[in-house]
Amino acid sequence: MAIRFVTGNDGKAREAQSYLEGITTVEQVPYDYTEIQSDSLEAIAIRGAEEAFAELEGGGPILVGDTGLFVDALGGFPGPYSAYVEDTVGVERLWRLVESEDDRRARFKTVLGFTDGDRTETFEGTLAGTIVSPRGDGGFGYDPIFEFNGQTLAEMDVEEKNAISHRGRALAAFTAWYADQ
Ligand code: ITT
Repeated sequence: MAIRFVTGNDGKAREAQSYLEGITTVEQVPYDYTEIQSDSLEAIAIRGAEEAFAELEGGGPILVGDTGLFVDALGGFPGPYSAYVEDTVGVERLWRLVESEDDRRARFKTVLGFTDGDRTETFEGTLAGTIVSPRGDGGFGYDPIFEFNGQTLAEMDVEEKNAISHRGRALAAFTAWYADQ
């Protein structure tokens, strides 16, 4: 049965398909699950996957992804609230908040939540880097202010970013597990 990847972003579904090629098919499902208020991406992803599985017709397995940017000097902010902060404060002003700090380390974390109705599992991927003044036109979200190995994620092409990204690492962990089932 195809895996239903719950996301509004078809690029993410295509990325998941490229990992799962030859193992299963990935179908994009644009369902807006409730994001519970929690410090834990795992808890949000588990609840999201279980809600989507219960609400959507069909019965095939569900995969959801939840990502956060965790800035060390800000106690992990914006973390699970990254989408809300991007929409309200914006990426440029997050850089301004970090600019005066000596320690500009941050990490992206993606948690994938999977359920097939019997089992619910989570898989994580992280990417450690540094917050910098915005550079680059590619990518999306916080990519222009997140530097890894001298380049911001917005300065990389999609393949280059996907090969090292938090989401890529989470997808690799999920794929290894799923292929074994
Ligand atoms: P879905 O429809 O897939 O749920 P979303 O944007 O609501 O998309 P995410 O959990 O993927 O949910 O993202 C949370 C926030 O983190 C949001 O502000 C994104 O723009 C940002 N983000 C996610 N992945 C990112 C990446 O690879 N690079 C930069 N920013 C990212």
